[in-house]
Amino acid sequence: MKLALIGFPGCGKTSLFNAVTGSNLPVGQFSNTPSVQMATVRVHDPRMFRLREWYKPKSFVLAHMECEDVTGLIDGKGGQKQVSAEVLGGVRQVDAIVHVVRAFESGAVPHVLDSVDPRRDMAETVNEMLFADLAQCDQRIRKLRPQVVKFSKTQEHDKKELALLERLMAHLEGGKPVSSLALANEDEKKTTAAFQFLTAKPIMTVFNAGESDLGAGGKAEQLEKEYPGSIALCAKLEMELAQLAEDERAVFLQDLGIKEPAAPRLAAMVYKDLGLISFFTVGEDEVRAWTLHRGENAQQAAAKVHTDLAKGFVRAEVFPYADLDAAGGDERAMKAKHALRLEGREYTVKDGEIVHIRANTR
Ligand SMILES: Nc1nc2c(ncn2[C@@H]2O[C@H](COP(=O)(O)OP(=O)(O)OP(=O)(O)O)[C@@H](O)[C@H]2O)c(=O)[nH]1
Ligand SMILES: [Mg+2]
Repeated sequence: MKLALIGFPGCGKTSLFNAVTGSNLPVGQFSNTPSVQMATVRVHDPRMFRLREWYKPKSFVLAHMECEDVTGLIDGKGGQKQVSAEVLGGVRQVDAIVHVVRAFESGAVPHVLDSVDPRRDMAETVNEMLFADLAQCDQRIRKLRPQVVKFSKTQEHDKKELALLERLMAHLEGGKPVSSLALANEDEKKTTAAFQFLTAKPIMTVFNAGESDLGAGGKAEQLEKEYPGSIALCAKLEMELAQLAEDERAVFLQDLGIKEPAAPRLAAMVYKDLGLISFFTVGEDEVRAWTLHRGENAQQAAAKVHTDLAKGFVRAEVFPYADLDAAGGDERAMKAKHALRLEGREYTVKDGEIVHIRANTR
């Protein structure tokens, strides 16, 4: 699971990146040289910390997402906008895009378009991405057109690809993202997926609001209401918060009226948008959280843990976290109360289930 933070220069991407990954990259650089930094966002699921108390494992591993801090997607130098191919190449590999949108007012931080206007910036960024996809589509069409008229082994395939891309081109020119193009079959899906188009990816929004925009009824709350599914926070404060020791953090949070820090909010947004769930494996050796897509089955869950477990899959022992919690974390007491559930490979794993895979691994 890989995310990219994109957005206008100076919108607060690196501040947010530092906040959610605990990194310490310099902010306020306004660097127009393309670069991509990567770090990990740990998913601080409160259930995991209870499991750690109960099992006291030797090893404790939270679920995580890779996060990229991307500079220069939109380069406002000299009023011209340029999309850096190098940077876009990196963004094409990610599973989802997080668009950081500036909402904070600050005389000290200039905006490349001279004013703070979240709605305009959102539209501009989507346009940049549409434009990048269009250029990629166009380039391939130009290559295919002369190719399909000559006989070759791939002629039929090329013709189909060209027809698909021409349809896609018209779609993009109409200002619509790749994700909304109706694809006729698996073949078309595969062909489109291979291009890793930007507008085919899930795009989520984080509004970066100012320090004074956070309270009840403030700009942050208004933006979240206006754009359901988005989150609004103050990246500058969140970054400072992330750099404090844990005990100081709680006091600071309360003082600022922040209910939940940026990392868990970002993780919750991504899990919801992408339809992800967590399942847990527990024991004295290790307590670990794993990420699945909602609807994936026990064998797919086994594959996350180890390919051998998926291959030799026999049964999955499954119980919900809630049952264990109700028994105060005492697995034996819980098992005395509930019949042991053994599920087959097709069983759909639910969020918060504790799964023990029985497999033949010889
Ligand atoms: N007042 C205020 N300043 C902020 C906020 N968030 C970021 N800044 C400031 O804005 C400047 C740019 O922040 P960065 O996090 O470096 O922004 P960026 O998007 O990474 O910028 P580039 O990588 O240069 O595109 C820094 O000086 C930050 O301190 C905020 O919420 N309020
Ligand atoms: Mg930056």
